[in-house]
Amino acid sequence: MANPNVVVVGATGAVGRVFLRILEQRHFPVNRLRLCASPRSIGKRIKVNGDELPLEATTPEIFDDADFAFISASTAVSRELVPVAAQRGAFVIDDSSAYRMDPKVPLVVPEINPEDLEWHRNISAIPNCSTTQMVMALYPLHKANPIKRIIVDTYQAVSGTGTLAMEELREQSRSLLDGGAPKVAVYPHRIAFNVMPHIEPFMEDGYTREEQKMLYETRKIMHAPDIAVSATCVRVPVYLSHSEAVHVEFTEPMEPEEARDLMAAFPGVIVVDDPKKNQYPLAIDAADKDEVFVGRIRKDSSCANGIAMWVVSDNLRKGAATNAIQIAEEVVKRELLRPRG
Ligand code: 25A
Repeated sequence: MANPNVVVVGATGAVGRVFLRILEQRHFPVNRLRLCASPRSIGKRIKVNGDELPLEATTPEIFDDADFAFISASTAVSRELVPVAAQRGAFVIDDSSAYRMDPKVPLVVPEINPEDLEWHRNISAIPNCSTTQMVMALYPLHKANPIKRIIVDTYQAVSGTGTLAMEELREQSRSLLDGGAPKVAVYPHRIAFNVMPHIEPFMEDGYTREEQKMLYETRKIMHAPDIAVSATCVRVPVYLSHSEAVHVEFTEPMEPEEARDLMAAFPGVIVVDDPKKNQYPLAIDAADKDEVFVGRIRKDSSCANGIAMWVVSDNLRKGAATNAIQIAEEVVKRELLRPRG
């Protein structure tokens, strides 16, 4: 097939900008690339592959000659635009939570469930960033020894909330170091020099929506409807990379050495696990990388069949943009693009 036409909605956002960089880095072949954002950005330009491309208005017609539409603007924008783009013939890769649990929409991590793309109806969702890195680490273990229960505590970077949150951490830090009174706008509390056990709204069962996503998305991606997941999602004053303390209970006993070998052999996972030399995954080391890093792999002393570990990944890359481009690559490889018109 000829190189695809690609439309990126949210091209000025935290994920959109990384997406454009990864398109260049992976040499994803594009015929025509068009960039969209909100009205406040129309007319500005972004450099991609040496060309200065204009930011355009997001009209329904812009999807008419698109083969792929990548949308990372907000859940509200996705709710409105995803059906429009898909109906006009683009294969939509959506970064929001709007369609992830829709039974007609595959939710894909290409290393785990690429075959789910076969039943697409012009839309694939990508998982929440905190889910993606966890299932990348756990799927090779689950295949060998089915997982019964996961307890996960996350330490999530502010970039997961977008560009305004990154700016707010910068401004609050500057203001506090200068002895001023920081402004609080994006989060319910100050995030600079603080830790906040609250990501997304609280639900009736006391968990937040982010925590519920880790349960339902894990089950859908791994095709494991009985896995139990209890998550506590925490925002920390870090710019890039989410970290997670993960405790897993298996059906049968699992030795740390076996877990290490299984994860090290899985594509996209790197084991960094030599605590005596102070070697374990760090947010600053995972930033700007595509892999998921796992360390501190040990027996869970509170659970007969349990393993505990520490999982870190760049939330804007494997957690969002890289996963999206991998889906596009898989769609092309499997020849799943529907003929236009
Ligand atoms: O609703 P959700 O799902 O909870 O998502 C909330 C926000 O989180 C980010 C994203 O913000 C989203 O809006 N986000 C979503 N998924 C993410 C993920 N997986 C994620 N962050 C990390 N990981 P964002 O700031 O990163 O990107 C927003 C992009 O969407 C464009 N946009 C907004 N409305 C649009 C639209 N595009 C098309 N149609 C619309 N109706 C937005 O374009 C941006 O590309 P922009 O023109 O607004 O961006 C220009 C720059 O303006 C700044 N900015 C953003 N919001 C405001 C703002 N400035 C002033 N006031 C604002 N309210 C930003 O600096 C942006 O770079």
